[in-house]
Amino acid sequence: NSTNCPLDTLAQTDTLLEKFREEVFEGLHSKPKRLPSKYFYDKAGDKLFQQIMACPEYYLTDCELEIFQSKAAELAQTITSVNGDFDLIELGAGDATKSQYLLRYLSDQKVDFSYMPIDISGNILSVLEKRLKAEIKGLDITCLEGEYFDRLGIAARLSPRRKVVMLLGANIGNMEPREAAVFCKKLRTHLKTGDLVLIGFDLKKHPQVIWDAYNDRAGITSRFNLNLLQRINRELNGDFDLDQFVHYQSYDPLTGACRSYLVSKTDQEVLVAGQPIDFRQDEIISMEISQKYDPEEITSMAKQAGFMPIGYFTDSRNWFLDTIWQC
Ligand code: AVJ
Repeated sequence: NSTNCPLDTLAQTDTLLEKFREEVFEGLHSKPKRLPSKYFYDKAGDKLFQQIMACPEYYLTDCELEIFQSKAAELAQTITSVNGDFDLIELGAGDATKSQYLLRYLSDQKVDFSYMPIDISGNILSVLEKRLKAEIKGLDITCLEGEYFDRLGIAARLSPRRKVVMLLGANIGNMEPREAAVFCKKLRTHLKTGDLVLIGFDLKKHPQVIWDAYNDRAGITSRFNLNLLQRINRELNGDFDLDQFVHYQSYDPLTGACRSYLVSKTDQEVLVAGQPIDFRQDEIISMEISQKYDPEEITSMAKQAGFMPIGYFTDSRNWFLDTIWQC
């Protein structure tokens, strides 16, 4: 069947833009200033993130790719250990770099499932759909553009089958640990007994390795951050001068918080949608958290949210963990 994006209408585009505007102003009027990292992923941001994934310093993708390449059979076995056809829903699917290995394996094994990628970037979803349809014969795919829980509700209305919800790529790391715990609890309320989740976490490791991954020598992470200012300029009629901000990264091995900031080089006034925003020299905008976890912290988060961990899958360096939880 063909493209299935029933809500990808002009009206939705309007609401998404309005929400973007509200969240940008809320962040820029906060103290300290912040911007939501989920908005990194416009067309240019998608491209930059793909370049980040190809950076020698950015180990996360390689690790999770290794897990999906070398352990697809084990992952599939755990997923099909619960009976019945299922919908494989991927939150923040991106270009499905990792999940495609699982999709291909399940497809080769003639397992009956449909794939429902959810992403905030409609751009990446159309790329994804085209590629997967060409590469995996007979794959039943329904793309859902928007935010996780909105689209998850729609996915549930589209089909009554059991759900396997994937959240890969350490996307959960973009939440503060407390938000992540709330997120897991909320996710649990959207699911039924027997449903599964498969979540990828980046693990704590040598602090230098982590810091380097977000300070690539080619400067792509810096451009990735600055691109959000550009997006604000374009979509919200802003006048950020990208040369007047510089990227700064921190990693705290005590808490596992890896954070990126943009720092204002000077005192300056920026206009966004006609509204002036003042920056002092050296004032920061908090851009993104990429939280790192211990396996113990992950297990306790699962249990507190009402899940039972039934599988742990790591790469050969033990840098990354994909874990399967049952409701
Ligand atoms: C896609 C959220 C997992 O936090 O590691 C990469 C995004 N930011 N480099 C991450 C990102 C800077 C990435 N995630």
